[in-house]
Amino acid sequence: MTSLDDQAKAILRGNDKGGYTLPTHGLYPYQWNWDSAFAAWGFSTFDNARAWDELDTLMASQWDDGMVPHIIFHQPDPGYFPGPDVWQTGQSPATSGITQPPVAASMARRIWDSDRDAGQTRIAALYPKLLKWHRWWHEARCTHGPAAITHPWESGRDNCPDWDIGMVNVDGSGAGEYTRRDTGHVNPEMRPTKEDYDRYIAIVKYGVSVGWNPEKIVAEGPFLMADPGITFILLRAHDDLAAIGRELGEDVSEIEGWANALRASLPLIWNDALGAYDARDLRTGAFANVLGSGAFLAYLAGAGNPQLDKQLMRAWDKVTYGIPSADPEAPIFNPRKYWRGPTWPVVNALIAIGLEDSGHHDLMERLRAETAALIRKHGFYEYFDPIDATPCGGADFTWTAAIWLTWAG
Ligand code: 9WN
Repeated sequence: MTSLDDQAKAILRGNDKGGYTLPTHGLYPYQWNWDSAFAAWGFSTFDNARAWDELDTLMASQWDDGMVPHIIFHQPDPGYFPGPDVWQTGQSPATSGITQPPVAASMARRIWDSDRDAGQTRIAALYPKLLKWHRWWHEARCTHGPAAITHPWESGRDNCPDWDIGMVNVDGSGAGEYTRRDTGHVNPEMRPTKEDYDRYIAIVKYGVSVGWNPEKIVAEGPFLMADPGITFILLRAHDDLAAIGRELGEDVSEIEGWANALRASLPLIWNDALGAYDARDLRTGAFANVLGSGAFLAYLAGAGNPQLDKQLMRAWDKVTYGIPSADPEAPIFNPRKYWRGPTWPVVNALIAIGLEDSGHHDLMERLRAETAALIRKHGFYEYFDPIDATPCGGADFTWTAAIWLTWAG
C-alpha cells in the first residue's frame, strides 16, 4: 500500500493546477488564500521551487490597496457559488472582495528556513508584497485595535459560533434567489444553514453596492467583528515578517510598531466573564460569550496564560481527537457541523506551533498524535468529528495533506 507520505504528496500534485493549488476538486475549484499558504508549506517538504511558486501566484493577485483576496478565480467553474459574476470586483484575474487569515508570512518564513539558499531571491521578491498586505491589515482593519473582519468568510472559520451575535443583525432577505453548489458536493447537514448563506450573500451584495470601498465597508457595512483568530495569526505573522526583514537587512521598525499596537489591543478581546479571548461585535461592543478555537491561536502569538490553559484542557478533555472548533459544553456544539464543533487538522497544526513555542511540548505531542490518528484512520479529509473521528466535508484535501507532510505525519 502507498505510504501516507506518498498519498499526501499525490494529493498536492493532484490538486496542483500549475502554479496554484485547489483546496479540493469539486467543492472548492479555485485558489483560496490561506489554503494556498499551507499548500506552499506542504510543497516545501519535497519541491521547494513549487512552494515559492504557490506564494507568488497568491501575491500576484494582491489589490492595489494591499489587500490579498480570499479567492482567486483563475478559470471559470460552475461548481462553486458565489462565483466571480456575484462578487463583481473588476479584478483581473477575477477575485472575491474580501480577505482571509494572513498566514502567508509565517509560512514563507518556514519555507525559507527549510532551504535558505534556494529561497533567498524568492523571499526577497515576496517581502515587499507581504509588507504591503500587513500594512493594509494595520491601516484598514486594525483601526479598532484587534483585527476586524467584515464577513464571516474572512475568518476562515465561517459559521463558528463567534459570529452569531453579529450575523443576527445582517438582513438576509437581500440575498435574492440563488442555487448553492456546496450542498451538492458534500453532506448538507455538515454545511452552514440556508439562513447563514442568505446573510453571507447579502454581505457580498452590500460590498458590490459600494464598489468594494474598504473604508465604507468598515464604517457602515452590515457586519464588523473583532476576530481573535486573525488577531493572533496576524500578530505572529508580523513577528515572522519582521524576522524575515531583519535578515534581509531591511528597517523593520514599521512592522514592529504594528505588532506592538496589536499586542497592546489584546485586553479588548479578553472576556473576563468567559475567562478566555473572545470575538466582539465592533458595532455594539458586545462579546460573543462563546469559547472558539480562535482563542487557542493565542499561543501562536505568545499570548497564552494560565486561565486559557484551563479552558483549553476543559474543552479538549471532553473530546477524543484534536481541539474542537467550538466549546463541547456549549449548547450550540455540533460535532459534525463545519466550524461549530468539528476538529480541523489545519487549525490543530497552527495551535501546535503555538503550544510548542510556549513551552507546552507535551500538549503539542498529544495534539499531533490525535490529529495523525484521524488521518491514519480515514485519510486526508477537510475536518473530523472530534468525538468519534467521522470524516467530514471534502476528501483529498490540500491543507490536510500539507500538514501531514510538515507536522502531523
Ligand atoms: C468560503 C477553502 C475554504 C477555507 C475556509 C473554509 C471554507 C469557503 C466555503 O473553505 O470556506 O471561503 O465555501 O465554505 O471555511 O477556511 O479556506 O478550503
